[in-house]
Amino acid sequence: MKIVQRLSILILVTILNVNTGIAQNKSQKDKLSDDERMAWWRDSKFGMFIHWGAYSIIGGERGTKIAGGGAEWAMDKLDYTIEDYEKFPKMFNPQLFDADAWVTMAKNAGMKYIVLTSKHHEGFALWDSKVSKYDIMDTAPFKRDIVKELAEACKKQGIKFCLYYSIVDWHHPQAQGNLYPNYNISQHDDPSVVNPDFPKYYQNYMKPQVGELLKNYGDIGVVWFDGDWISDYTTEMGKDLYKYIRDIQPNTIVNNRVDKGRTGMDGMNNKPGQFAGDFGTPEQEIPDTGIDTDWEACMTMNGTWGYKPSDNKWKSSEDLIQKLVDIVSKGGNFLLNIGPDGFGRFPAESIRRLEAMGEWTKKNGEAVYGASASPYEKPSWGRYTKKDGVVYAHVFEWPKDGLLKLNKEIKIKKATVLTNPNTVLKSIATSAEVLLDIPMLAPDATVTVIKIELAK
Ligand code: FHN
Repeated sequence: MKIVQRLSILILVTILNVNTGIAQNKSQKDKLSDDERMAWWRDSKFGMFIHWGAYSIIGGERGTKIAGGGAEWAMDKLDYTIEDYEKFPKMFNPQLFDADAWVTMAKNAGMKYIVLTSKHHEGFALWDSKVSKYDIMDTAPFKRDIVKELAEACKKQGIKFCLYYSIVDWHHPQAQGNLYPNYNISQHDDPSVVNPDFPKYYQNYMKPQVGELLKNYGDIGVVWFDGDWISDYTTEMGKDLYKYIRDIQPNTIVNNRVDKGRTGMDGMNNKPGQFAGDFGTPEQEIPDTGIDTDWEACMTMNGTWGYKPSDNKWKSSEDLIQKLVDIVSKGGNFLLNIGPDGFGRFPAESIRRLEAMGEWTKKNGEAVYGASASPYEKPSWGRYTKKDGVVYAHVFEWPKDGLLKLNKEIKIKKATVLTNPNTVLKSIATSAEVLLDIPMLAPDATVTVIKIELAK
């Protein structure tokens, strides 16, 4: 090879190295402290979980059989072979999908971030993956990059874009794809069922897919892993994956299901520091008391994550609003799920609840966003949240005698109904308690918030 050619290659390689170095330095230069990195998430308090995939066509039903639990488990619960199941991604064509409309509904509900299932256990990817053709661009007739469209809509409307990724993969032969009919035998029934190929799936498929999501879709607020429970997935993989993500986007937040620190469904890190992950993930439940690590309770509006028309066990809007307050009063975030149908529509019952929550958060958001956990014992009538010298009393059960009994540690400078700041409420303090003279009728039947500016 001529010297000139060698020199040109040398110069090219040097330029590439310098650029990579600058890129690395740039991203590392932008690296925030953990508290700075978590700040937006801690202040947000309320996010939207979206479980959407080919299972959204199935709706949890196969002939007369209805899948128990979440309809996103249709492939496993309704005994589909891989070949049978593949017909659903091949017909996935949600022409009513409108990313801007979805983001607007989340925003109007008072939600500050969205977590989309980029790939659930079924293995079907909702983005243009170069690692696999089992994706929205190569297998489905839809041929639009859903992750891209939702990321752009979130950016446009100022909502943090976050992605769920399933470690479990019932389609991939080196993951659980060869376990038909029970794709999760290693999960529940027989941990001795070891899949020797799983490390290959992790290294050559799962990690590169996560890399695509981190490199090609702008800022990813949170990577929300799931499927951590399978015995083939190890803490070494979890720690490796956490570092890999932070090396690409240093300020991305990662949940505790990236590693093996989750204990059962309580979702909390049983040994903080021993396992990777930035927050605990209690699921379908709210811890009884506040917990001293970051945590987010994820919950469905009815009984399923994925769309399931037969499931009419809807939580009331009032219950969901009170759950939001309960969670925030204990220092957590609320990740509330929507399961769009196979056309790309939010269920009407979900939209009704989002609108009701939006009406409440619009009026009372000051007592939620950026608020911290209550330092007081939980009162019988509701919850407290706290912010900068102010305590917010969230009254679920409005007293019938017109007197609200506050915790005696509360020293009042001024108290008003949050939505009626011009009417100062009178208070009576005794050695045992503090009583607030409140209107006979609750201004808000679901949760009335009383703003209490504390005396120094
Ligand atoms: O198996 C999944 C389930 O389908 C759903 O995605 C929930 C949401 O957190 N996570 C797993 C069950 O713990």
